[in-house]
This record gives sequence, structure tokens and C-alpha cells, in this order.
Amino acid sequence: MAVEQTLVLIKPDGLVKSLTGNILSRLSETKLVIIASRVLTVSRELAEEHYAHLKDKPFFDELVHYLMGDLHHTHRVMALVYQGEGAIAKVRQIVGHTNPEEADPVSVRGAYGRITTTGVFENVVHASSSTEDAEKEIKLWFKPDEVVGDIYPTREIVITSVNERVWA
Ligand code: IDP
Ligand code: MG
Repeated sequence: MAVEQTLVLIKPDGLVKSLTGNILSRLSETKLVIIASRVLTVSRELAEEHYAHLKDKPFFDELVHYLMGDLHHTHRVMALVYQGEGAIAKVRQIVGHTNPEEADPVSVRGAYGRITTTGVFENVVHASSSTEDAEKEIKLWFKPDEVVGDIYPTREIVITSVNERVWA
């Protein structure tokens, strides 16, 4: 089995319902290694890019609001990269089917997901579904220096003038 990377997002419903520890424990059953993590506020631009393949779906707008945290009065998502043999399939197995009502009841989505009255699958976590998607997604959510190890080729650029926010 090939060593793969996969992106996991604990979506705002997972954070608001205090499921973080539980989800991480479930994922630790895979014996995969966490090589990156961050908690962040998701901009509309990032949410739209992450779900760009669904932009023609009727639920797209609400899905973007969901990932941004607008449905849960929080603006936090936890993003992680897991690495190891068969990482993509192993994580998808624990995460479960996209539709929480069709998901195995012992999977994360089966146990904790729900469908909102407006029809969005509020399914607690995201997990990459192919090596191509994983690479695209990891590059979208993380910079090379935020990931342990050299997982994809990088290049160096010279930045002459940057405005950076520092602690006051
Ligand atoms: P995945 O998250 O299992 O990979 P995708 O098809 O990539 O599934 O969809 C991304 C997200 O969009 C899902 O996790 C879910 O939140 C939402 N979604 C997907 N399909 C539907 C649908 O038919 N109705 C409502 N929400 C959906
Ligand atoms: Mg997907």
C-alpha cells in the first residue's frame, strides 16, 4: 500500500458539539501520523475554493455558510493532515458515507451527523477522497512550512516587502 496524505477538517458542528477529542480518538485507530494541524477562521473565498466542484449544486451557498461557521455561531474549523499507508481509504472508512442518514451508525458521520431542515448534510468532518483531491486540498489549507516533512515539491520565492501582523 502506498504512503498517502489526506486532509481532514473538523467542521464547525464538530467543534461546537465538542466532538474534537472524540473524532481524533476515532482517527487514531488508523495508526496514521498527524503531520499538520491548525484551527482557523474560514473565509468565503477558502470555503468556495474547497467546494468548487459543487458550485452548481442547489445546496452550494448553504454549504459555504456551513463551512464558514455561519450556521453554528462559531467561526472555527480544525484542519489536519494525516499520513500513512492507505491513509485516504482508512480515514474515509471511519468518517463514513457523505449522507449521515446512510452512513454506518458507528462511523463519525453516522453517529454525529444530521440533515438540516434546509437539506444540507451537516456531517461533522471532511476527508479527502483521492490522492489528487488530497494534494489540491492540502495545498489549499496549508503552507509547506506548516507541514512536517517534504510531501510535495516546493520552490523558493524572494519577498522584498511584506506587511505582517505581529503581537502588539
Ligand atoms: P464528501 O464530503 O463525502 O467527500 P462531497 O460530495 O465532496 O462529499 O460533498 C461535500 C459536502 O457537501 C458533503 O460533506 C456535505 O456536507 C455536502 N453535500 C454533499 N452532497 C449533498 C447533498 O446531496 N445534499 C446536501 N448536502 C450535500
Ligand atoms: Mg468530497
